[in-house]
Amino acid sequence: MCIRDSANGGVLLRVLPELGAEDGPEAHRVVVDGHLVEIAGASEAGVFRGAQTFRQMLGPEAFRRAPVSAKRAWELPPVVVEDAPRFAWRGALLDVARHFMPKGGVLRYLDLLAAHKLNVLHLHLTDDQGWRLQVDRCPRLTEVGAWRARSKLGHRASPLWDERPHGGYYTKDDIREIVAYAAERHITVVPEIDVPGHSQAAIAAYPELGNTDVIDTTTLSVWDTWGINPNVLAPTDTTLAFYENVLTEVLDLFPSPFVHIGGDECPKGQWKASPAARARMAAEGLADEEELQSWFIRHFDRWLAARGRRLVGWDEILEGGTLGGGLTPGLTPGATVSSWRGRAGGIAAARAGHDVIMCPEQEVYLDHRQAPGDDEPVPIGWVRTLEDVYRFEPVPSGLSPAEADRVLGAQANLWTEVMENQQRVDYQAFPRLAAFAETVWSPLPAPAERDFASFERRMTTHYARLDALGVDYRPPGGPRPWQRRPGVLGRPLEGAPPIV
Ligand code: TNX
Repeated sequence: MCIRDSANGGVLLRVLPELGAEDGPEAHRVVVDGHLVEIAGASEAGVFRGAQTFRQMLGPEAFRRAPVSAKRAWELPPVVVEDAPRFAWRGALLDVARHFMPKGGVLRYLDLLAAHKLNVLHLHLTDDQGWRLQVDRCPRLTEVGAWRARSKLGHRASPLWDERPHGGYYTKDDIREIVAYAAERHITVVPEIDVPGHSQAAIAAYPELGNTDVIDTTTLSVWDTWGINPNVLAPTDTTLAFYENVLTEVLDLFPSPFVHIGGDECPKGQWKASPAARARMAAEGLADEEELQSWFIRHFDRWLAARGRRLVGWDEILEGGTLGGGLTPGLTPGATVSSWRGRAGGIAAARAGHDVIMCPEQEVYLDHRQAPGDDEPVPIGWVRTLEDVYRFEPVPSGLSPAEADRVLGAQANLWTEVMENQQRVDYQAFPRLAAFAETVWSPLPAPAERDFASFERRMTTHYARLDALGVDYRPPGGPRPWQRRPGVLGRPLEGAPPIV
């Protein structure tokens, strides 16, 4: 394809599969030569990434949604750029369950990911605090599960409440639009339906999903505070059939080969107390509640595999007894692990022959504070500065080359307990997501040898691009006055465990 203006030259877009022989489908080459520009990619995705490279060359103005000068002459020196990503999975997680992000905000985030050559949007669609996806067979999931009466303001230990009701959900057409918009930008949207923990919104909508022989689940409402919730799904046929119905609709909407089923932070107290759960364990020959959890995960792993999809789960999916012979209890070979509690889960999964996405909370959880001190808005977690993120290395040391190949890539996660709107998400995400994008795209040297000073110099230009894109990033000198949240309790730094 050629976009040509006879007076000013033209831009030639080409798919050249041979460019990807060694470097994969996103490899591209951008050639600027006088009035002619050629953007060649190993695939359409490669051409798209090359176009982003070209946009960077043009300068900040090219990141606005419309030209600001009527007759803009773009001047570029002759140059050839050949590039390809280090990792195939360059992701960001958006938690739209704790705080709903309306559709327009998600589309905008897809633009921001595309500008940073990220290619996976992991949408965390369900949690205790809200269910965000329309499901035709189960209308109460959104009629009831998408709304909560009020929200904890700040960390769960904060005494403050935001007394405004909160909620929202995506209709099926919203999701189709999001998925199509992402596809135009060569971004895969990976849906997450979190089970068997993090499910109180679903139980509030359908009390039969909970452990009805332990608590009166009809009294539960969508959760209004944060933390790990004891109210988990009951391991019953009713629950399995219910979630098969949900996932059937999820598969219709999301073409992603990967479907995330959560699996994290499922307290076992109710299962221990539940005669029904114990009967299930006896019937299935399961030794304890940990094995019951892996039985649950295994069910959906096989269910997804039978439909040609791959399960992704948080690293808890590695736990749960010896049924499969050791660490990984009977997961299908395609099952993939999001390593979030540090690197250990990723290492164990890679050694057991599973693919891995590295997203250790100590390093790339962007809800965590980006500087010490009281100025950061609602600071939680570890201090992870821009430099820390720039020095993030996705492949854990100690893996053999074959094991290291199991690391599909990495993901930065934006959990939104303390990020109630788009500005707050922007503040936590940027500029750190720019550093993350470089660590997953470029073959950087070992963390200690990375040239952060050079990155910071390039950030000067990049801040101008972020301004043009309308991003409410954290300025290098600290938050602007209106970006602070004086009086809203975060989590004191004292007592935070060391980063390992
Ligand atoms: C842990 S990451 C969680 C999330 C929280 C996050 C806050 C994971 C699998 N579970 O539910 O939002 O920490 O940083």
